Amino acid sequence: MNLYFETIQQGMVNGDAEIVKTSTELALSEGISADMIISQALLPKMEEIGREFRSGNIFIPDVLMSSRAMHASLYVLKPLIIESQVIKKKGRIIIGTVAGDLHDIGKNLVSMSLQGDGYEVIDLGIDVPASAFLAAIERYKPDVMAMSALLTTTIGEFKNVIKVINDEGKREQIKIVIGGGPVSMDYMDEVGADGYGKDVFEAIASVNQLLGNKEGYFNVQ
Ligand code: B12
Repeated sequence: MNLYFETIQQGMVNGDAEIVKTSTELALSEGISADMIISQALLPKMEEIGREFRSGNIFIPDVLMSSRAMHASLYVLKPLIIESQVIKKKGRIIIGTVAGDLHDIGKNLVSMSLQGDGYEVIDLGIDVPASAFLAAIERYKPDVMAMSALLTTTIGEFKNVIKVINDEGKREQIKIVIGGGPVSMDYMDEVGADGYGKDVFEAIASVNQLLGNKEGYFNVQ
């Protein structure tokens, strides 16, 4: 593997944002593209870190440190990603954590990964009421609305948001994707969403599939 990629990935594991940022800058100065850095260094390592977290080998503070280090690289890459034509081609997504819910680590990972896969993502933040999702649909005219919820007490909010959007006659304009700890494929059907993802990879695959985008780093088709 490319030496810079190894250093970036080791920096992510160690939570060393400075090393990750510097190595990203060096890789770019050597002519390595932002797409390559994201697809071959950042996202595969984040996937591995997610697996380690799920199997209990590492813990939340470790994930947060790695995520912060990854952000240092994305900070350098973002202007290049935004300039890229790919974004215009793949589509626009609004994302937020539903009302009453303050969990945003997973939502942020999904948001970054979708950006890395070539989508323009507008992040509405946490504790987002149905009215704010609706306003964002009117303002940004997205292709996809993505909602996150981590609590059994807040996943009911998906249904509420979808009802408001339906009542306002906007449902046909967008695809709706949901995710978060207690969410499942069955729950997606129950609330009337179009897509679901249990992690960043399924999130990307789901959006790609719904929009008919066959390309993308993580298209599992
Ligand atoms: C960190 C954390 C917190 C932090 C949140 C910090 C932050 N900035 O997010 C703090 C301390 C604030 C917190 C608070 C609370 N928490 Co909390 N928290 C967690 C914890 C430990 C980790 C969650 C996390 O970030 N996981 C890592 C990320 C990467 O995973 P993820 O969120 O699941 O996201 C992935 C997928 O779900 C998916 N995904 C996520 N969103 C989306 C969206 C889309 C569109 C798609 C397709 C996919 C997708 O992709 C992501 C990446 O792979 C979990 C336990 C756990 N193991 O999950 C409890 C947990 C979620 N919390 C819990 C509880 C009860 C609470 C509190 C009520 C505690 C309290 N009594 O105050 C409060 C509620 C605050 C509120 N109103 O939201 C419970 C929920 C139980 C339940 N089923 O309802 C859990 C499960 C802990 C437990 N076992 O009891 N919490």
